[in-house]
Amino acid sequence: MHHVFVYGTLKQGFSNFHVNGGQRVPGRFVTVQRLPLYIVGAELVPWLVDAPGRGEHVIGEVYAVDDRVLADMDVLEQVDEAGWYTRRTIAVRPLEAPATAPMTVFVYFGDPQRVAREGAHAGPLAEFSAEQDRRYRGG
Ligand code: PCA
Repeated sequence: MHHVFVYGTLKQGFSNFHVNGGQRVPGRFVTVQRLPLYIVGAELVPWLVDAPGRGEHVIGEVYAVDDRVLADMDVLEQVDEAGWYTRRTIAVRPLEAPATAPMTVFVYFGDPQRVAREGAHAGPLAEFSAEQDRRYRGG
């Protein structure tokens, strides 16, 4: 099994949750480092950039996933296709229990060049909201 931190459309009840066949670890989680979360592109896609120290401590959810679900998520996120997401690891903590030891989990980082080229519609954000998910046009 693997742990994945989701901060965007893979969250519970959000647009791509049907692809998230994982088992949720209860509660919300937050990144140990500040990271910039933007909304990019005509599709208004949530886009976390691997630039630690900039942006906010980002809030999301953690799921235990098997190899098959991780592979499905990688397909959705177009992992390693130019201009899309790369799956890396980060440290997160439970939001409601900040003294808890951090967990190392997978996360999907967006290509930073896309923000540089196209700019961002919003951000840096601490959290991708249900309202922003309703405006999302991808998937
Ligand atoms: N899906 C992944 C990355 C951004 C997105 O919309 C997630 O929810 O974490």
